[in-house]
Amino acid sequence: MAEKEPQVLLVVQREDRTHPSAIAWAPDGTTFAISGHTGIEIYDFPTGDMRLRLATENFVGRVAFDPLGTLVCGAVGASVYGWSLESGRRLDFTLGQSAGQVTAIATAERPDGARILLHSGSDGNVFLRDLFGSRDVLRFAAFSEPVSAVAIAADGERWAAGNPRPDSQNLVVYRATSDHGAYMSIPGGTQSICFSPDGRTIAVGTPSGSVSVLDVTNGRTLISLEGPVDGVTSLAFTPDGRHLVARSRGIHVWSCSTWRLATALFDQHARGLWRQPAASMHPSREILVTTGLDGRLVVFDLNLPNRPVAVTGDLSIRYATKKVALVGDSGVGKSTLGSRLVYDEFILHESTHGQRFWILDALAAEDQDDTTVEVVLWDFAGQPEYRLVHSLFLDGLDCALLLFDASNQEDPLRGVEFWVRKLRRTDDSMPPAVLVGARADRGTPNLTYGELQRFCTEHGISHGYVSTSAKTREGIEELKRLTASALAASEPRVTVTSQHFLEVKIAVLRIKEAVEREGSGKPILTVDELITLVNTDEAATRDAAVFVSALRALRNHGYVELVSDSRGRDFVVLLPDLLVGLASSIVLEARRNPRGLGALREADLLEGRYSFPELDGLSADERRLMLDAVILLFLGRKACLRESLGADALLVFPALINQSRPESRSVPVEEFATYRVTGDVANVFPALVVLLGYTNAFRRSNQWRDHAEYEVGPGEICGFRRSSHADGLVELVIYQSAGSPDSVRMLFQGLFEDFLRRRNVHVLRYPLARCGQCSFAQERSTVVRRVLEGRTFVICEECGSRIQLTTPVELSGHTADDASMVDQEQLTARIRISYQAALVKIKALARDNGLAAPTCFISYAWGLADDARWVEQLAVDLSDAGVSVLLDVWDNSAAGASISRFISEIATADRIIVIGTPGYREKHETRDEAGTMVAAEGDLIGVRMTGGETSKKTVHPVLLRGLPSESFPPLLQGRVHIDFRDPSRYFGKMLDLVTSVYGISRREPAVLAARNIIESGTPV
Ligand SMILES: Nc1nc2c(ncn2[C@@H]2O[C@H](COP(=O)(O)OP(=O)(O)OP(=O)(O)O)[C@@H](O)[C@H]2O)c(=O)[nH]1
Ligand SMILES: [Mg+2]
Repeated sequence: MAEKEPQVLLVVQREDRTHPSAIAWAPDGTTFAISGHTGIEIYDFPTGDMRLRLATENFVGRVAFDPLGTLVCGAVGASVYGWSLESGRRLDFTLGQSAGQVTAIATAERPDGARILLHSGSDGNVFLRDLFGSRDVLRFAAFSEPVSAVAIAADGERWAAGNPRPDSQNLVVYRATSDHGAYMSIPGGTQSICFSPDGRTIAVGTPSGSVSVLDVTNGRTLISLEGPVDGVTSLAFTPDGRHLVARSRGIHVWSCSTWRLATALFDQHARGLWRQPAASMHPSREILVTTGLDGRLVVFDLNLPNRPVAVTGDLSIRYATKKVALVGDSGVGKSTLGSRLVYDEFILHESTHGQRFWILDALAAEDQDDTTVEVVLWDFAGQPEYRLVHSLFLDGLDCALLLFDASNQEDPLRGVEFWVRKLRRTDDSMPPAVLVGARADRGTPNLTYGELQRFCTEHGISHGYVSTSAKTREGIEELKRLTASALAASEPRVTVTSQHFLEVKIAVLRIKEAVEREGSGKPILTVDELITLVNTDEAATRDAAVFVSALRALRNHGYVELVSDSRGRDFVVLLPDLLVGLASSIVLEARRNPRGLGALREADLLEGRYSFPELDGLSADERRLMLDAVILLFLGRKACLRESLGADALLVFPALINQSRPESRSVPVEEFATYRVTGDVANVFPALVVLLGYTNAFRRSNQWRDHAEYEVGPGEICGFRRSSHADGLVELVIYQSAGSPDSVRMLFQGLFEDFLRRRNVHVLRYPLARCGQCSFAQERSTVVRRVLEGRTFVICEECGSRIQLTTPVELSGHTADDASMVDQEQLTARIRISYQAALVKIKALARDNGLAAPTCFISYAWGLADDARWVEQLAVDLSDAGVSVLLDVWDNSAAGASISRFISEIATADRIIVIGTPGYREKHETRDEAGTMVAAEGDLIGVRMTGGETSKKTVHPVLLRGLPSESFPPLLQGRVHIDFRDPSRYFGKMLDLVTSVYGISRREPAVLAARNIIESGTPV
């Protein structure tokens, strides 16, 4: 392809064929290191001889050299260790530590000579430490999901971290001079990151194969690159910064001046089909070392041209997509105008539900660098019910068409003001916009043209006013002209793609168009069905992996959606609007909840008891697929939470909770701090309700429109309320029951603040002002107002004394490294959310296989408080999974009264779970007076254990403490048990238990997918 060809310099075939987890060059380029199951191995370059083997007992997930090359650092579990390269010995202290698994590490040398280590964890935190200097550590609460990649610029001035969430805020860049990170959104998520050698550009590889290149100084996307197949696992600039190299299934190299492909390698050495291929760029030469098939290591000389060359047969294609939105109140004529613009027809529409999207060919263009510019037109429903859904789609507009009804004689522009506020970005700027008077054939506004133009100037509507009629075509050409000029002003987000991808795109869009316009064909297809359809075209692409990567690229641009069913099959939703529409319908249904709880029964939803128009005409399987996908979408975006209620699960939409708090309150409370939160605050309140509700320490006991309360112990509550909210601002007040211990308050406040830090918002904390004379707590709003006015005191409302005000504290993105308790709770909350998402898959599978929810009895040693608490949590988590649990404290609370009935119910339970502890074994043996129950249980278990294999399989021994021999009765000792002894693996084990109780194989794709969700800790 290029005039010089890449060349293989060295292939190391390792005896050990396991796949290395990571690879890194030493700073002097004479050796490279790999990490993996047996430890770290260091190889000489160019001979390929192994120079050093650093054996470890545990898996080493990541490897990096210290910038001077005296140490090699490796990530093992939650720690980062260092080995001296001279002695080969491990240092006796850890270099880094986090609450969750270490997921990525990077090192750099700052201009002042300090050598720094950056490492991230599955807990969403990023830590920055000086390797050899002070032991001070900066902890950045970067995300609420696990971090997938980190990078430091060569001079250590900037660093970045990312997570694989596909939609928003999946990249953050920090500067050495500021505590606040700049959050960005990479379509498709972050899997790998690198800085250019000058530190001004950052490249981000996604799990779906695309690469985004951004200017770090302003966050602007310079280019998106498509073509790699499967995730981009490593990414690097060449040392001179003139090329960018991506490792995925093959190797792609682009020129950074033209962004054309310089080289693409797919031969046997470049293949890395199995697992995640790792790669590292030589520190001073254009040499790449990478892992290949069967654990081998391959070194390539990339042999890149010195100047950009016109590559013959270059297949790079440039295109850009621009987003135009029609916004305005319901009934002003948005959809009708949309179909006039797109089809040049006057079509009657029903009031829009959710949103829809068209490709606007009339405005497509080709600009000077052969970039095809494509315009998509989004039509949003104007009815207020849909606003929750809209806020997810209004970002990144290149032009807004703000419609109002010209024939409305009274106050025609009132609606427009609302939409202008909605469109304003966090920095207060407006996207380019046109004010459009619609339905002009029915009347003209009672405002003069001059008044309307003035309105535009005052409200930042950049491209002025035009009067239109979709019916008569009046003003349509003028509107197109204004829109085109607004679009010309916005920078195109250019994507470079390959010929293959383009062919897939054209073919898929043709099929999509047929479904949309003519209603011919199905809106949901399996990937295989779609491949078959596409392959009847001449532009056939037979490689399923390339096809799927191309589909993912289409998904990133919003053309299609990809979902997978409980059996792990991938489906393509050709009309993603259907999913948004369904999401809107579900929200509308939840809003109708008779008790104002903003909730739905999950079972009603999945069993089809609501009729949703989006599901009309779909088969039962397709309906379920869509519902599961939408539920996962809601859970993933934290727009809803699952709560169990007996054997039922409820989907609760906190944003819809509109029940007011009853006036009377049984427990007196005291408020202790106020938070003024600005920025992207739309989901802050519901997300806090959800996240705090999922911690172990705080059980949500109640929630109302603006309040959420958590029970800590009997009569002890903590809570927070939303005291005011407006666009871009929310004020939250936290409180606890009077007289609760300080420790409880500190934990609650710590968690509350930590959840806030992880969002892209600005937070100021105002302490409570209490009078020094009469100790009267001052009205909170007065205190905030006075501080905002710059005053330093207030006058006590009770006794008139002067009270000095302390300045508000700004919550920055990082804290000192002293928050391990808070971290632990954070982690639990996050994994619990993942567990809930995993259950959606398991329950769908059980339902698809016609498995009824089993009833289950839990047998455990009574009388030990800690065990009882643990068992109760287990029972709650089983109920969440749809299992109906018989638990003594729930079902036999008046113990003694109906033991015989209870025991007969146990006898009919489908399953018995036995909680093995030394105490259990002892109770079983002694059969003392509290022993009636234990003895009866023992007998029932004994009967099952002496039956056939089917009968034995109904008993599930679970080991909570001790050795199997000391914790289970003899009959159970040889049985396979589920080991719950390590609390950090609770949710993974829970999954094992749930699948075995249901009798589902652990190898089912849905179970594997669920396990993946839990292990990666991401909700979707
Ligand atoms: N006479 C006339 N009627 C129009 C014109 N444009 C829209 N209408 C009518 O106005 C009504 C509302 O139009 P829609 O396009 O559905 O309005 P919308 O803004 O999309 O409304 P929502 O989807 O509810 O937000 C329909 O009855 C249309 O037929 C026009 O240019 N002239
Ligand atoms: Mg409409």
